[in-house]
Amino acid sequence: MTASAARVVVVIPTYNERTSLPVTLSHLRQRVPGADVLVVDDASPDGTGAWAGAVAEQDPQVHVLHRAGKEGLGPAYLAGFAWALERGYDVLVEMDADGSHRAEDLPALLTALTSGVDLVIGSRWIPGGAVQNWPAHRRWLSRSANRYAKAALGLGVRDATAGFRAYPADTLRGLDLAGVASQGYCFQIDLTWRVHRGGGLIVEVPITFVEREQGTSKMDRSIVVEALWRVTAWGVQARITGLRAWAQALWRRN
Ligand SMILES: Nc1nc2c(ncn2[C@@H]2O[C@H](COP(=O)(O)OP(=O)(O)OP(=O)(O)O)[C@@H](O)[C@H]2O)c(=O)[nH]1
Ligand SMILES: [Mg+2]
Repeated sequence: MTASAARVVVVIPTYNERTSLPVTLSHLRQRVPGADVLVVDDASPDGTGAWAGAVAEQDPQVHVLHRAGKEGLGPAYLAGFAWALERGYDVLVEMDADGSHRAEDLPALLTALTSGVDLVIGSRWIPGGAVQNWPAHRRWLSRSANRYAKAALGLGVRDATAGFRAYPADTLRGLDLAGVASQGYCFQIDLTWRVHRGGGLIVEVPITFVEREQGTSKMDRSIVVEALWRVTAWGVQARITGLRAWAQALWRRN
């Protein structure tokens, strides 16, 4: 299947993005008109879901999944993936509503999704990648989270926390999505780790990440703490599994 023949859906989770979503959606529809869009809204009090619902009534390529309440990024994406897989999309894209992910970078992600590639990550931390308007402490936090994930999990990926990515549907069908419990941005590391453990091919392409200009970040201390403890637990578990396999092989040899 050629990239142009693939049915692409861009999944955008939203919570209180009434000011950002219209701009993101309009850029997306202009730059990548062939892609459908699914907004996954967790009953945003600011009316984001209602606004997206009105757009969906006018534009058959825009869809909205209205959820009952705020449950975090991970559950919103899982609901969006289930919706898209049921409808037979070939490629599922993750994208933030807040303007941090630029629609003009999406064609490069889709082009990199050639046959045999299991995940394309839009990366801030490879040559050509960039971050605009982030204060020093946010750069430090992102770099540190990625260094830690690499050290704990042995991921050969520079930006495992990145939320602008493209999956072939088959990659997601092959993962145990029901077993994903991550709620915050740790969800991104979780899925990267699952693709990596399954022997999947992960490709990074450079993107420019732009700090949001509207609305407020949903990032908080609990999201950082969740990422820290989950990544640590996965790393310890992987080492125990490795040691066990090594001991069994030694036992068999003797
Ligand atoms: N449906 C849903 N969307 C969410 C939830 N939390 C965050 N989002 C959306 O997920 C995307 C990323 O959230 P941000 O607030 O930008 O969080 P972030 O990108 O990790 O943090 P910043 O770097 O500070 O922007 C945005 O489109 C949010 O509206 C949630 O609980 N439910
Ligand atoms: Mg953001």
